[in-house]
Amino acid sequence: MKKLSIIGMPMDLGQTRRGVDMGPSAIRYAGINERLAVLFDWIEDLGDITVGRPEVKIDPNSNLRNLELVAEKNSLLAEEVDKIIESGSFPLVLGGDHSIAIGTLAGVSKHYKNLGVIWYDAHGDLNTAETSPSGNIHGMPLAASLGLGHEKLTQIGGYSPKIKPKNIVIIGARSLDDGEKDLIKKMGIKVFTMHEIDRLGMAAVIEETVQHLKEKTDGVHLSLDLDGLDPTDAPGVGTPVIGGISYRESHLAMEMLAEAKIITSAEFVEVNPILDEKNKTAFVAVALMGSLFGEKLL
Ligand code: 4U7
Ligand code: MN
Ligand code: MN
Ligand code: MN
Repeated sequence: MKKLSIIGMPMDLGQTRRGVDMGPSAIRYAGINERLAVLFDWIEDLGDITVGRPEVKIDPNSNLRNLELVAEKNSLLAEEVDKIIESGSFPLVLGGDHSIAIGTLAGVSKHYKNLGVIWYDAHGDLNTAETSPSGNIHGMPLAASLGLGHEKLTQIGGYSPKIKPKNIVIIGARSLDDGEKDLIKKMGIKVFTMHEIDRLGMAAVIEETVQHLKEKTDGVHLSLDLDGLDPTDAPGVGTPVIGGISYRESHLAMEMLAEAKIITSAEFVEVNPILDEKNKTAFVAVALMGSLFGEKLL
């Protein structure tokens, strides 16, 4: 039986712009249940993890802003995601800022020997406190999952690392900090920047991605940051970067991942309805989920 479990993570503590905590509501409002229910035998919405919204929380001097709370709330998410997988269901996490990937991956990765990760994003999210220009933890989840950074982030779930560099593919990168570039080279992480997407086309990029991951992984997590898309198609994000992946290319990517049948968990993050245009970005997220889960045009 094909089962789907949706869980919201209304987290905004991994960055400084308000509103991304409303992402899960915006995505639900965009019709996620109706759209996905027909694609599964069974579907449940578990509601949101309680993150809370302490007003006094911005610590401008920190190089790891809101560390304690981000770690604590991600532990809760990790437990929920773990339970979903144990129940035999597909976990779909709605963000929230991208720091939630630390919790998602902590819950997912213990179920796989060789988890693959597709990081669909304008950014690398490979910073640590030492390399981060902002101190925002939403720029650090991929590093933390590789075991790099503060132990409160790397040790969530009680083990580290969650993933291996060789099992990661980043798609859509166009804003990488110097420290992130060094790390990518040092660790041999596969990256399709916008240059490769322009040059090869999305079809070839996904073919290569599937080829890169299929043999050596026993599950693949899709972490889709809506800022991977161009801001004209996905304006409701906190850190937009021009020159991104189009809506159509993203659809194709999701359809091809559906055909390849490799995705075993997913999260859609960084939807910020306050910065959005009539909930467009949330609708885009839901449309991409439809394609990822096998929606057909004909
Ligand atoms: B997102 C940044 F400096 N790299 O670390 C940083 F450019 O989850 C941006 O991908 C991080 O949206 C963006 O603050 C995090 C910055
Ligand atoms: Mn378990
Ligand atoms: Mn991101
Ligand atoms: Mn991003």
